[in-house]
Amino acid sequence: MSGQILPKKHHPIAPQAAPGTLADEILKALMFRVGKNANVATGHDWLNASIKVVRDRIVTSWIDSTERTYKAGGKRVYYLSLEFLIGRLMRDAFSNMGMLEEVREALASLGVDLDVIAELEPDAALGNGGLGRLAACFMESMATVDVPAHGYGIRYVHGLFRQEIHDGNQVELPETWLEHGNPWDFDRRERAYEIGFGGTVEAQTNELGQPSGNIWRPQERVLATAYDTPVVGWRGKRVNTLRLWSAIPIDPILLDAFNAGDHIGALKESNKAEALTRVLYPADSHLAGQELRLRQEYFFSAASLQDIINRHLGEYEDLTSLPDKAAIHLNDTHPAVAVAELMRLLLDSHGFQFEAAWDITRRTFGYTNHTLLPEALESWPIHVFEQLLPRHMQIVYAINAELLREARDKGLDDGQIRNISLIGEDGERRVRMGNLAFAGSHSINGVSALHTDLMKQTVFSDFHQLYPNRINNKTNGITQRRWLFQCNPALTSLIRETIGDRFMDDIEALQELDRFADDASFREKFAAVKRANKERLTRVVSERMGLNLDPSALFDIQVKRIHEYKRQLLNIIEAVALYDQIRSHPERDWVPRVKFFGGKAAPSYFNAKKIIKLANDVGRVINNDPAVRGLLKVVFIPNYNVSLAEVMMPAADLSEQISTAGMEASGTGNMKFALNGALTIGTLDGANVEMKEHVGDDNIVIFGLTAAEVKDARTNGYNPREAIENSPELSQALSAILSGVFSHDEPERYRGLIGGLYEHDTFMCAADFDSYADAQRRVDDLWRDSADWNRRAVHNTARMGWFSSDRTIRQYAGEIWDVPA
Ligand code: 26V
Repeated sequence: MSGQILPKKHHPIAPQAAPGTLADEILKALMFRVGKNANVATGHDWLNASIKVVRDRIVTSWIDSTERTYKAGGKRVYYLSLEFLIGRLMRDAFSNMGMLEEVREALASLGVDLDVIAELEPDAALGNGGLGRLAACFMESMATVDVPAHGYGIRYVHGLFRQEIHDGNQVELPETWLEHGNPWDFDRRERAYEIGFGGTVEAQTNELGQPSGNIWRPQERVLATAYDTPVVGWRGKRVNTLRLWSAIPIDPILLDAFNAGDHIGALKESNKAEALTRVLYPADSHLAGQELRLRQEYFFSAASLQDIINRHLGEYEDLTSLPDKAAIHLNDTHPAVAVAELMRLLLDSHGFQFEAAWDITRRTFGYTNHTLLPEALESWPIHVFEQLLPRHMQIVYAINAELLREARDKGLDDGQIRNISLIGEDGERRVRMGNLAFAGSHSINGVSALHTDLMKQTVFSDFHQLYPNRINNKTNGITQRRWLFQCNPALTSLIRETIGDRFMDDIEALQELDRFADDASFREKFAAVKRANKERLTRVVSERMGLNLDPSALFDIQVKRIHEYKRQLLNIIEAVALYDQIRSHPERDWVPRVKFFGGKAAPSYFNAKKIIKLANDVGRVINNDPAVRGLLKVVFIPNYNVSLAEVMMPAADLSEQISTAGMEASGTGNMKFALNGALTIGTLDGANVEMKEHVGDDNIVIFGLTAAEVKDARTNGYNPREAIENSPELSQALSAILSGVFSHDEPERYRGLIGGLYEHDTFMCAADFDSYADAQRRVDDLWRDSADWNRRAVHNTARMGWFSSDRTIRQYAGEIWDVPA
């Protein structure tokens, strides 16, 4: 990062500040809260002190927000999510408090550069990808649009692994975001709840000997303790709470063992409890039935419900009014066990009858589905579920009996009954968490119009017939505070100079920029901002990878988790085909391009790791081939995370959103790129469909099969070999990879990955290849007319306001949660 260095350790005179100024406050915080003076303070100390000063003001607004909700007796939203991919918080919080520039100046007067210390803040990666980042954007938008909300999740000691690339291969290293402590959170030791696992269920009888409920006697117990992070909305009007649970033992030391001299054995409980919240599962599809994951799901769901009920009973007589005062939202099925847990609490601890409990439960929960991939639909083997949660197993059976009875009454046939059952009977019997979440919620939503339609037609078609009004759509959004104002300050300033500040409070006003697309002098300024952002990315690549790039080339970026359905492979194969063309036709007028890739593969996902290796292999060969004359570069940037996204989104000319149609539920990276003025090359998948409607057909490049065509091709026996043979370019590219052009050291390396395409091509790479390559040449043509390209880029920025998460949250508030916003 550019800018001034921190004060030298042996600064001759400690910096001074006039009493009462912000600089003085920072010095005091350094002294009394960090315990250092300016002479010896490290970058982290300055960061810590600055955060503490702003945090004090946040707390004032936080307490005020909490009291306001309490006095109004308003309904609260509880967003349950195993992932909150929040990234760095400093800029976000300072800027929403309207203090960013003030703090920058105060620090500068003390000889400290805010941009330098900002880089020291860890990137909190408590999530895998889209689902976790969406939860973070939602938290910020809920505070902004004044929805009283609590996010509930887990305070993982280790977030998503850090990725290094060694010899082209992904290497996973532990992530240690808490290394220097966390200056943002408040340790709430007093907020501790007992969470049980295993054990037995005792049937109770009353004095007449009649059955009177069941009592669960867990075999193991741990404590859940809360850590609270304040979440500041825009202009600091509301501050909500992100409450993350940490597991600690009830008896930290086993005294018998300790007294017997077994000091290590005495810590057994402690180690076991702490293992529960130690690490985030790094897979975003498929789970080999790990019990620890189910423990995490139950642990945080149960702690959150106790907390919610505790708060409710502090204000109201009983739980009958829970649905009027609390909207509990399930972010995917990960917290779905909360449905059974709330039922258990209502039945076993609060004396409700089944029917009343079920009514309260369903009116309280809402559920968002984030994927249709069959392997990502969670289910647990009955024996695992029953052993860990015996009482919940009984409750699941009871709910199922009720559900299936209702379905039969409404005339569903046996096949349909099998589909909606909470218990899957094909092979090993399993508890289906999606069905549990659906049955237990009054609203089930998809995350884009297409995804919601497909949900109705596929996974939940029988549920949809049974409950036709429950499925609804809420197209995803992103927070413009982080994904425009903070990550692209130059563009934000340009927009303010051009249309004024109204868009900063009402993002739809960004549309006013649309007419400037035809203004040549505005377009030039817009292009200059893009250029500067590309230079910034170029510096990062040069610092991190020692690779020099030309910022005047077309920057083509695909960053996201590595997944076969997202088709990074299609992009790499196209790069190989282009490479071949450039070599065969050196006389043609090739558009200089840099293809960037970034993203993490789940550690156990073999093909995804191979794709990373291939991107690196292809990059090494192409980037070093003098015949290419620098016209094409392929770059895999290691360790893609939120902070890197903040540098990449503003620097893109072209955004790659090329999933097999019907498979990407929404995408949100697509929105971040377009808001920052990139054109999209994409399939008609997820939210791309709606982006096309908003930015206009001329300002997006669409290619490939539609979801319906993909389905038809699959049912009518698609033959990939034929598709490959019919495309000389594709055949050539695949042969090159297969023959070891990019893997001299191991010519057979891609036999499985590429050879497999001829046989199955599950993700339709061959079917879409020609259409994709044509679309890329259309992109080249558009790029050659830079005025025209910039016009389209401006239209993208101007028309993306609708994709704000403020809009999304207002829709959730009005149509699902029934809270004002
Ligand atoms: C699923 C699983 C399955 C078990 C193993 C652990 C695990 C972890 C995460 C997930 C969730 C995968 C679903 C997901 O991330 N969906 C993404 O959600 C985004 C926000 O709605 C959306 O934009 C993306 O299109 C969608 O892929």
